[in-house]
Amino acid sequence: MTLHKGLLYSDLTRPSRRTFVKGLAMGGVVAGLGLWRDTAWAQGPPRQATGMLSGTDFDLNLGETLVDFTGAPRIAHTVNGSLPAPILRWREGDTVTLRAANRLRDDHASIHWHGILLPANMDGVPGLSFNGIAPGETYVYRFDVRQGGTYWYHSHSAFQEQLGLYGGLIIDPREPEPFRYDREHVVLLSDWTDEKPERVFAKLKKQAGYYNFHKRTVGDFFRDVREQGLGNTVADRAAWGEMRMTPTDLADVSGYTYTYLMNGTAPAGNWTGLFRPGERVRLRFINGSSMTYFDVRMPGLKMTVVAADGQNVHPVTVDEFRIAVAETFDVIVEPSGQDAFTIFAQSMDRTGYARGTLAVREGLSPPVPEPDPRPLLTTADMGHGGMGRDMGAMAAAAAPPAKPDDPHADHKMPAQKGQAPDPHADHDLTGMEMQAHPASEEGNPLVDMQTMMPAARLDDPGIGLRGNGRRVLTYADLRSLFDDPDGREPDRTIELHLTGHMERFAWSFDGLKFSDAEPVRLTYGERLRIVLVNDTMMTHPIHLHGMWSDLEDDEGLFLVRKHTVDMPPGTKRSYRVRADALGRWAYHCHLLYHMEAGMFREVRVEE
Ligand SMILES: [Cu+2]
Repeated sequence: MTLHKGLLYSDLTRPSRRTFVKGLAMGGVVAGLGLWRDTAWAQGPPRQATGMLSGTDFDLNLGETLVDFTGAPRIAHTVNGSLPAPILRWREGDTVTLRAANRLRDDHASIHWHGILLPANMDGVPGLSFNGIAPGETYVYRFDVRQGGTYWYHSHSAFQEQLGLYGGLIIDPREPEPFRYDREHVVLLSDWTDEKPERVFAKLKKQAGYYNFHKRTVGDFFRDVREQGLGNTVADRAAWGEMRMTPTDLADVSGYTYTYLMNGTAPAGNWTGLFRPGERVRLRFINGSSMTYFDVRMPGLKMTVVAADGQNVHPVTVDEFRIAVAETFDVIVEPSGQDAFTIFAQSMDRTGYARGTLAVREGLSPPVPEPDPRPLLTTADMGHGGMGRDMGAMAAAAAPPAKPDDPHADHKMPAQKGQAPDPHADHDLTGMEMQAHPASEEGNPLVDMQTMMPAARLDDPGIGLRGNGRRVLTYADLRSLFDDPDGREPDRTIELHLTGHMERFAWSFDGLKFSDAEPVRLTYGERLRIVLVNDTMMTHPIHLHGMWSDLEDDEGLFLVRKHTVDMPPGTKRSYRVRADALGRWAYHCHLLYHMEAGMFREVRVEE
């Protein structure tokens, strides 16, 4: 059988709706791909699979496309047959019209414009903004573009985002930009699985650690004993057992199932962006993953961060940054002295990476670093005190010496739910305030842990990045170029806790799943403060639709304007919100399976 583009599968199934994305088959394992190989190689080295559409009028066709990232063809959900979706380029001040035609067979669909200020009925969240787009129907989005910068768009329906429905969004600002560059590339990072996302979710529900094989072993135990002593080791392990988690559980879904993509290209495909020596190159990093945080660096190059979540910041030069799911960072690099530089984006849990190259011509492949050692989450990362100390040493430092048979051993971990912390247990708590928790968390079978001494930790590079010898970006480095755009002190504070139960893969705010919770009600025009407390051991990127999240510093002063605020385990962070957009808005964790499990609230802005 000869394979022509789109022929094999489209003939077998639905002729008009499926096409084969060219050149993607070079990702992952090519063995066993005989049928495809000639076609794939004949296309030449893969390029950015997406085109760019610019202007004010857009036709977006949501359909199915055959893709191949691992040697096994799969059906993706795409926009105009492209994964990622085409980059859209708007201009601040224009009115844009986007006709989203749903050509999926039987799924309702939607497109949400992430981080964009717009009327609620244009926000694209089924059930809140509108009814979704039924198969065969077209929804016309039309709104004024009131901002500039780097953003993205994605489906807000079921698991379509995991299936490929996401793309970059660039808005050219009306005012000249406060930095100079000669050339730019979008670098969209994402995660792809050959498994059906429903199946991934079902597995997580059944066994939360399914994709996490890095359980500690007996050998590790004896090494810990050597390094920490028996008492500390046993106490630390008892604490982990109580918290129903192992020290390597950093991500729910790992490289075991994921292929990490850069602009829709697997690592073997080596997506390449070009530069000429002497140029200043702007890279617009977008994390369009469903579940994956990336740590990004370009060996041999400094990166100057000039914008975060589309909003300009005081330039800060770093070697590396962590990008949470849904965040964007604009950086400027000045490549010189060599012909090619690797863009290396390892997943936070170190189970894989996305990778590409910035080069003077196609076909160059500079060395790719080994992923860093897999970091160990320690009990101290939960907010058990000792913040600011070296977290790598925290397990030993925080855990009390205890005999294995000491019946009180497990009482010494203050985060254990329903137990009063013993102030004399292990370390000096003077000056640290115990965190109070909402009543809805008490006796709640969907809440298995609580943090007792959370802190903002804005200057913490994060798990796996501390003390690595590189200058790593932190939230404390991000300062908007402008003052607090509202200027008013918040009139009131809403505190919400990020909660969960690891084993049940239950995720919520204040222990209440979306389906059981009342909307958060805001009064139109008010300025309020939202305080988030992360009671779980996972990091959650929290996204408020329709309004900005103006992150505060340790003193409660405006720091940086964002649309997605990362909340590592054991942190307590606050931001200001101006409720200047009427209607019903989504407010949720941007980890797709956490959102689906219930970490989602409606925010209702009313007169
Ligand atoms: Cu989450």
